[in-house]
Amino acid sequence: MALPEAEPAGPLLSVVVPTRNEAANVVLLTRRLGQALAGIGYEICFVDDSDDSTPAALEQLAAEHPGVVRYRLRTGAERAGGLSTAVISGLRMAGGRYVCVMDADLQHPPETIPAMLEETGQGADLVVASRYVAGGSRGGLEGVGRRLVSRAATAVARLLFSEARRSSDPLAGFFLCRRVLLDGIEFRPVGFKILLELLVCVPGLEVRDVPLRFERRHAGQSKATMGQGLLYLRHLRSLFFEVEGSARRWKFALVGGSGLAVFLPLLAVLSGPGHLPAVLAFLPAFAVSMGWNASLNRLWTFADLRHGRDEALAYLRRALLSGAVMFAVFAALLATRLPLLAAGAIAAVAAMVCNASINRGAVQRSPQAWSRLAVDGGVQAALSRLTGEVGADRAYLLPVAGAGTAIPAELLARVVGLRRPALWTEGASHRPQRRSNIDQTSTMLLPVVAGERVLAVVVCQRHAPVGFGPEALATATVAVEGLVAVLAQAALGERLPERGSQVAQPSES
Ligand SMILES: Nc1nc2c(ncn2[C@@H]2O[C@H](COP(=O)(O)OP(=O)(O)OP(=O)(O)O)[C@@H](O)[C@H]2O)c(=O)[nH]1
Ligand SMILES: [Mg+2]
Repeated sequence: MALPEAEPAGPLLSVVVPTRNEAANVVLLTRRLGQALAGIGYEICFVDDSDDSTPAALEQLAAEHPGVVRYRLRTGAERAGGLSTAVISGLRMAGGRYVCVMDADLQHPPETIPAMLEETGQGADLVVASRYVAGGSRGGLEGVGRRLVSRAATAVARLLFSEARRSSDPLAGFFLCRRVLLDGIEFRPVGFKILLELLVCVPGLEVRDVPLRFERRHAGQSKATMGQGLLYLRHLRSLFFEVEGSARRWKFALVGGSGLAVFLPLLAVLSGPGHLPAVLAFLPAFAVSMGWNASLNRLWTFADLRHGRDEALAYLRRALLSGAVMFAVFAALLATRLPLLAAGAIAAVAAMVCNASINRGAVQRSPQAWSRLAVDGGVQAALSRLTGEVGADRAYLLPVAGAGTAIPAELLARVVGLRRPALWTEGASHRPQRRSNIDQTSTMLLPVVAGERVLAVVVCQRHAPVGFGPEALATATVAVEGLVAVLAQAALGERLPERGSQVAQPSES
């Protein structure tokens, strides 16, 4: 797509280093970074929350290495969130094409960075310096206790989130990625495990591990505390509950289990003394529990996916198939004179296994919310948000000369020429329609204007009985305004959205 050409400004690499009371380490770290990155354009972005002499050391380093060492000193309320907000703040400071996050205490040897950068040349979006691959080691982690805790924490993350399994060390604090991948991501400041957040929220990334020889802390004191352990648990909780579509298998299983808790009591009540025979009581109990499961799955397990009529029908078909299996097992077990609730429970478990296997494709899907954001520096994310805000079915980006698309060329030319948005609605047919439940196609065209230039046109479409109104137009106009900067950024990155690429259209398979 024809976006304005621009030379990437800034260095190739920004090294983000959070520091708290690391006066004895920052000078050596800066020197070793200088040796390791000789010949590479780089900057170091320190974000400091220290109460010792680190600020003075940073000031001196910045004076000695102008344009290379940058720092931000945080005081008072700015320090809220500690390490997590420090890393996020450093990422926002970074101006390089790649960013590398590392600790200041030299546990992360700077000499590993060139190998990490090299991996990006081989197509990696995100490179993790891992303690757990061949050639790596974790000798620097003091004490058996800490090693065990670290191992257990990693295992829990990998068990909960299949997305985290793309790296052997998803809790590593030493990683490198293209900076545009991070633009537009709203990191939640609850967790200092930024890498885990990235792995879970942006599942489309190509992730590679390189071996890390995890050294001993050079000087100063560890800030790892019990409090950080608790924060980690809160982070897991937030990734599980707040990221739509994360840990989908677990959510699907939990919903299935809760369905059992609805089905069995209902079955017992309906087939109680003087009520229905057991095989008949099965039907309403199953119907209610199926409705319960379907609603929860829609609201929770598959919250990030599209819920059109086709998807609902496909879901219903699969649920009814599982129901048929359940009924057959239930009836067979009753015939063997098994007690009612035992037969119901075993039949329900059989149905859950059946349901899980026929829904395998949907259950294994990665969270969709951010998944395509990664490829274009925030454009996809902004469009995805926009679809939600205006209630569109999809929003996509068209090049200024969008000939050959479904949008009439005259209309597109008018929007670009006048630099003004347009909104139109098409009826379902040429006949006047009295009924209000007939879908019509409503389309908004919004130019993305930078100065005098139109960079691209955002198209929002909706197929529904009611078209977009003036409010949707106003909302979209504001949202598109916010896209100008992102799009200009994308013009700097290598991977631009393809011509007319359709984006924010999540759908369940
Ligand atoms: N800005 C900022 N940096 C922090 C904070 N807490 C820790 N850091 C830095 O984050 C990095 C990791 O902290 P460490 O204390 O080394 O934690 P750790 O590596 O898990 O623990 P050790 O293995 O004992 O070193 C270091 O560079 C710290 O200076 C904080 O509250 N604010
Ligand atoms: Mg450390």
